[in-house]
Amino acid sequence: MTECCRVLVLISGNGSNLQAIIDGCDDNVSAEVVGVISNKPDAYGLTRAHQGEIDTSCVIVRKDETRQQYDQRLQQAIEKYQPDLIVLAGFMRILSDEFVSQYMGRMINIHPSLLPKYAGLNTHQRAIDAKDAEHGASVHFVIPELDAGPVILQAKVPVYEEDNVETLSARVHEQEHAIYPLVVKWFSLQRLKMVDNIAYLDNESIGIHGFAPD
Ligand code: NHR
Ligand code: GAR
Repeated sequence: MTECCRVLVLISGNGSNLQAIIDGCDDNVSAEVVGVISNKPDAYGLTRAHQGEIDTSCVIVRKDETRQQYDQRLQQAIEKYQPDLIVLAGFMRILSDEFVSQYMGRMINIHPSLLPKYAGLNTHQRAIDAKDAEHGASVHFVIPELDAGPVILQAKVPVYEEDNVETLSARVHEQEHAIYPLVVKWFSLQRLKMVDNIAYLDNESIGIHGFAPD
Protein backbone atom coordinates (compact mmCIF):
# COMPACT_ATOMS: atom_id res chain seq x y z
CA MET A 1 0.00 0.00 0.00
CA THR A 2 1.30 3.43 -0.88
CA GLU A 3 1.03 6.26 1.61
CA CYS A 4 -2.17 8.20 2.10
CA CYS A 5 -2.60 11.08 -0.33
CA ARG A 6 -2.73 14.42 1.51
CA VAL A 7 -5.51 16.44 -0.08
CA LEU A 8 -5.84 20.20 0.46
CA VAL A 9 -9.06 21.87 -0.72
CA LEU A 10 -9.30 25.56 -1.67
CA ILE A 11 -12.75 27.14 -1.50
CA SER A 12 -14.51 30.50 -1.62
CA GLY A 13 -18.11 29.63 -0.79
CA ASN A 14 -20.67 26.98 -0.02
CA GLY A 15 -18.30 24.05 -0.29
CA SER A 16 -20.77 21.41 -1.45
CA ASN A 17 -18.00 19.91 -3.60
CA LEU A 18 -15.72 20.00 -0.55
CA GLN A 19 -18.42 18.03 1.29
CA ALA A 20 -18.61 15.45 -1.48
CA ILE A 21 -14.82 15.05 -1.36
CA ILE A 22 -14.77 14.76 2.45
CA ASP A 23 -17.48 12.09 2.24
CA GLY A 24 -15.64 10.34 -0.60
CA CYS A 25 -12.41 10.26 1.40
CA ASP A 26 -14.24 8.72 4.34
CA ASP A 27 -14.79 5.70 2.08
CA ASN A 28 -11.34 5.81 0.49
CA VAL A 29 -8.41 4.87 2.68
CA SER A 30 -5.92 6.15 0.12
CA ALA A 31 -6.84 9.86 0.53
CA GLU A 32 -7.35 12.25 3.42
CA VAL A 33 -8.47 15.88 3.41
CA VAL A 34 -5.78 17.44 5.61
CA GLY A 35 -6.88 21.05 5.31
CA VAL A 36 -9.22 23.60 3.79
CA ILE A 37 -8.17 27.10 2.79
CA SER A 38 -10.64 29.85 1.96
CA ASN A 39 -10.07 33.34 0.59
CA LYS A 40 -13.41 34.36 2.16
CA PRO A 41 -13.78 34.32 5.96
CA ASP A 42 -17.54 33.68 5.81
CA ALA A 43 -17.41 30.74 3.37
CA TYR A 44 -19.86 28.06 4.53
CA GLY A 45 -17.34 25.41 3.48
CA LEU A 46 -15.25 26.38 6.53
CA THR A 47 -18.13 25.26 8.76
CA ARG A 48 -18.29 21.98 6.85
CA ALA A 49 -14.56 21.49 7.47
CA HIS A 50 -14.93 22.18 11.18
CA GLN A 51 -17.77 19.66 11.35
CA GLY A 52 -15.42 17.13 9.78
CA GLU A 53 -12.66 18.10 12.24
CA ILE A 54 -10.49 19.31 9.39
CA ASP A 55 -7.98 22.11 9.91
CA THR A 56 -8.79 25.40 8.16
CA SER A 57 -6.97 28.59 7.17
CA CYS A 58 -8.18 31.84 5.66
CA VAL A 59 -6.02 33.85 3.32
CA ILE A 60 -7.97 37.05 2.80
CA VAL A 61 -7.05 39.54 0.11
CA ARG A 62 -5.51 42.70 1.56
CA LYS A 63 -6.08 46.14 0.16
CA ASP A 64 -3.28 47.35 -2.12
CA GLU A 65 -1.78 43.88 -2.39
CA THR A 66 -0.60 42.63 -5.77
CA ARG A 67 -1.67 39.23 -7.11
CA GLN A 68 1.91 38.01 -6.64
CA GLN A 69 1.90 39.09 -2.99
CA TYR A 70 -1.40 37.36 -2.37
CA ASP A 71 -0.28 34.20 -4.11
CA GLN A 72 2.90 34.16 -2.01
CA ARG A 73 0.88 34.28 1.17
CA LEU A 74 -1.41 31.58 -0.19
CA GLN A 75 1.61 29.43 -0.97
CA GLN A 76 2.90 29.82 2.58
CA ALA A 77 -0.46 28.71 3.93
CA ILE A 78 -0.49 25.74 1.56
CA GLU A 79 3.02 24.57 2.48
CA LYS A 80 1.98 24.08 6.11
CA TYR A 81 -0.19 21.19 4.96
CA GLN A 82 2.42 19.51 2.75
CA PRO A 83 -0.27 18.44 0.28
CA ASP A 84 0.12 15.83 -2.42
CA LEU A 85 -2.95 17.19 -4.23
CA ILE A 86 -4.53 20.65 -4.27
CA VAL A 87 -8.22 20.68 -5.14
CA LEU A 88 -9.90 23.91 -6.25
CA ALA A 89 -13.56 23.57 -5.29
CA GLY A 90 -15.37 26.78 -6.13
CA PHE A 91 -12.21 28.79 -5.51
CA MET A 92 -12.98 32.06 -7.23
CA ARG A 93 -9.60 33.74 -7.61
CA ILE A 94 -7.40 33.51 -10.65
CA LEU A 95 -3.94 32.25 -9.71
CA SER A 96 -0.72 33.65 -11.15
CA ASP A 97 1.40 31.68 -13.61
CA GLU A 98 4.24 31.46 -11.08
CA PHE A 99 1.92 30.04 -8.48
CA VAL A 100 0.35 27.47 -10.80
CA SER A 101 3.78 26.38 -12.11
CA GLN A 102 4.72 25.27 -8.58
CA TYR A 103 1.88 22.79 -8.49
CA MET A 104 1.57 21.52 -12.07
CA GLY A 105 0.26 17.97 -12.12
CA ARG A 106 -0.78 18.26 -8.48
CA MET A 107 -3.64 20.76 -8.75
CA ILE A 108 -7.13 20.11 -10.13
CA ASN A 109 -10.24 22.24 -10.61
CA ILE A 110 -13.91 21.66 -11.27
CA HIS A 111 -15.41 24.04 -13.77
CA PRO A 112 -19.15 24.29 -14.40
CA SER A 113 -19.18 23.81 -18.17
CA LEU A 114 -18.30 21.27 -20.81
CA LEU A 115 -14.81 22.61 -21.46
CA PRO A 116 -13.45 23.88 -23.80
CA LYS A 117 -16.86 25.60 -23.94
CA TYR A 118 -17.39 28.54 -21.60
CA ALA A 119 -14.14 29.12 -19.77
CA GLY A 120 -14.43 31.91 -17.20
CA LEU A 121 -17.54 32.96 -15.29
CA ASN A 122 -21.38 32.88 -15.66
CA THR A 123 -21.27 29.55 -17.44
CA HIS A 124 -24.87 28.51 -16.71
CA GLN A 125 -26.33 31.75 -18.08
CA ARG A 126 -24.12 31.48 -21.14
CA ALA A 127 -25.31 27.93 -21.86
CA ILE A 128 -28.95 29.04 -21.50
CA ASP A 129 -28.44 32.10 -23.70
CA ALA A 130 -26.81 29.96 -26.39
CA LYS A 131 -29.80 27.57 -26.25
CA ASP A 132 -27.43 24.65 -25.76
CA ALA A 133 -29.10 21.24 -25.53
CA GLU A 134 -26.51 20.06 -23.03
CA HIS A 135 -24.32 21.52 -20.34
CA GLY A 136 -22.26 20.08 -17.52
CA ALA A 137 -19.07 20.15 -15.51
CA SER A 138 -15.42 19.32 -16.15
CA VAL A 139 -12.64 18.30 -13.80
CA HIS A 140 -9.27 19.35 -15.21
CA PHE A 141 -5.64 19.74 -14.23
CA VAL A 142 -4.81 23.39 -13.57
CA ILE A 143 -2.28 25.02 -15.86
CA PRO A 144 -1.43 28.75 -16.00
CA GLU A 145 -3.91 29.41 -18.79
CA LEU A 146 -7.38 29.80 -17.27
CA ASP A 147 -9.67 26.77 -17.50
CA ALA A 148 -7.47 25.41 -20.31
CA GLY A 149 -5.75 22.52 -18.56
CA PRO A 150 -6.35 18.95 -19.76
CA VAL A 151 -9.79 17.63 -18.92
CA ILE A 152 -9.90 14.48 -16.79
CA LEU A 153 -13.61 13.77 -16.50
CA GLN A 154 -16.81 15.47 -17.66
CA ALA A 155 -20.44 14.97 -16.74
CA LYS A 156 -23.25 16.10 -19.04
CA VAL A 157 -26.74 17.24 -18.14
CA PRO A 158 -29.65 18.18 -20.42
CA VAL A 159 -30.76 21.82 -20.67
CA TYR A 160 -34.55 22.30 -20.74
CA GLU A 161 -36.40 25.23 -22.27
CA GLU A 162 -37.84 26.29 -18.92
CA ASP A 163 -34.42 26.21 -17.18
CA ASN A 164 -33.03 29.22 -15.35
CA VAL A 165 -29.60 29.55 -13.72
CA GLU A 166 -30.92 28.08 -10.49
CA THR A 167 -32.47 24.93 -11.94
CA LEU A 168 -29.61 24.34 -14.33
CA SER A 169 -26.83 24.91 -11.79
CA ALA A 170 -28.58 22.54 -9.35
CA ARG A 171 -28.55 19.82 -12.02
CA VAL A 172 -24.86 20.45 -12.74
CA HIS A 173 -23.98 20.48 -9.03
CA GLU A 174 -25.44 17.05 -8.54
CA GLN A 175 -23.13 15.71 -11.24
CA GLU A 176 -20.14 17.59 -9.84
CA HIS A 177 -20.60 15.79 -6.53
CA ALA A 178 -20.39 12.46 -8.34
CA ILE A 179 -17.35 13.10 -10.52
CA TYR A 180 -15.06 15.15 -8.26
CA PRO A 181 -14.60 12.53 -5.51
CA LEU A 182 -13.96 9.91 -8.19
CA VAL A 183 -11.14 11.95 -9.73
CA VAL A 184 -9.63 12.53 -6.27
CA LYS A 185 -9.73 8.78 -5.73
CA TRP A 186 -7.99 8.10 -9.06
CA PHE A 187 -5.27 10.57 -8.17
CA SER A 188 -4.81 9.12 -4.69
CA LEU A 189 -4.38 5.65 -6.19
CA GLN A 190 -1.73 7.12 -8.51
CA ARG A 191 -3.76 6.21 -11.56
CA LEU A 192 -3.84 9.79 -12.82
CA LYS A 193 -0.98 11.89 -14.17
CA MET A 194 -0.30 14.95 -16.29
CA VAL A 195 2.74 14.90 -18.57
CA ASP A 196 3.39 17.71 -21.09
CA ASN A 197 -0.15 19.03 -20.68
CA ILE A 198 -1.73 15.66 -21.41
CA ALA A 199 -3.74 13.81 -18.77
CA TYR A 200 -3.27 10.05 -18.38
CA LEU A 201 -5.44 7.50 -16.59
CA ASP A 202 -3.69 4.16 -16.08
CA ASN A 203 -1.03 5.33 -18.58
CA GLU A 204 -3.61 5.87 -21.34
CA SER A 205 -3.99 9.43 -22.56
CA ILE A 206 -7.36 10.99 -21.86
CA GLY A 207 -9.17 12.67 -24.80
CA ILE A 208 -10.13 16.36 -24.79
CA HIS A 209 -13.56 15.65 -23.28
CA GLY A 210 -12.11 13.63 -20.47
CA PHE A 211 -12.20 9.95 -19.72
CA ALA A 212 -14.88 8.10 -21.67
CA PRO A 213 -15.40 4.40 -21.10
CA ASP A 214 -14.91 2.14 -24.19
N1 NHR B 1 -5.86 29.89 -12.11
C1 NHR B 1 -5.20 29.48 -13.19
N2 NHR B 1 -4.00 30.02 -13.39
N3 NHR B 1 -5.67 28.56 -14.06
C2 NHR B 1 -6.90 28.06 -13.87
O1 NHR B 1 -7.38 27.18 -14.74
C3 NHR B 1 -7.68 28.46 -12.76
C4 NHR B 1 -7.11 29.41 -11.89
C5 NHR B 1 -7.83 29.87 -10.77
C6 NHR B 1 -9.12 29.44 -10.57
C7 NHR B 1 -11.15 28.20 -11.26
C8 NHR B 1 -11.93 28.94 -12.35
C9 NHR B 1 -13.16 28.25 -12.83
O2 NHR B 1 -13.31 27.04 -12.71
C10 NHR B 1 -9.70 28.54 -11.44
C11 NHR B 1 -8.99 28.02 -12.52
C12 NHR B 1 -12.20 32.43 -10.93
C13 NHR B 1 -12.25 33.20 -12.06
C14 NHR B 1 -12.32 34.71 -11.98
O3 NHR B 1 -12.50 35.39 -12.97
C15 NHR B 1 -12.21 32.58 -13.31
C16 NHR B 1 -12.11 31.20 -13.36
C17 NHR B 1 -12.05 30.41 -12.21
C18 NHR B 1 -12.11 31.05 -10.99
N4 NHR B 1 -12.12 35.30 -10.79
C19 NHR B 1 -12.10 36.73 -10.53
C20 NHR B 1 -10.65 37.21 -10.29
O4 NHR B 1 -10.39 38.38 -10.62
C21 NHR B 1 -12.90 37.08 -9.31
C22 NHR B 1 -14.34 36.72 -9.45
C23 NHR B 1 -15.08 36.76 -8.12
O5 NHR B 1 -14.49 37.00 -7.04
O6 NHR B 1 -16.30 36.49 -8.15
O7 NHR B 1 -9.82 36.44 -9.77
O8 NHR B 1 -14.05 28.90 -13.42
C1 GAR C 1 -19.21 24.74 -8.44
O1 GAR C 1 -20.33 24.63 -9.25
C2 GAR C 1 -17.98 24.89 -9.27
O2 GAR C 1 -18.07 24.22 -10.50
C3 GAR C 1 -17.98 26.36 -9.48
O3 GAR C 1 -18.42 26.92 -8.29
C4 GAR C 1 -19.29 26.03 -7.64
C5 GAR C 1 -18.85 25.87 -6.22
O4 GAR C 1 -19.82 25.21 -5.49
N1 GAR C 1 -16.67 26.86 -9.79
C6 GAR C 1 -16.47 27.98 -10.43
O5 GAR C 1 -17.38 28.62 -10.90
C7 GAR C 1 -15.06 28.39 -10.52
N2 GAR C 1 -15.01 29.63 -11.20
P1 GAR C 1 -19.49 24.66 -4.04
O6 GAR C 1 -18.83 25.79 -3.25
O7 GAR C 1 -20.84 24.33 -3.45
O8 GAR C 1 -18.62 23.48 -4.18
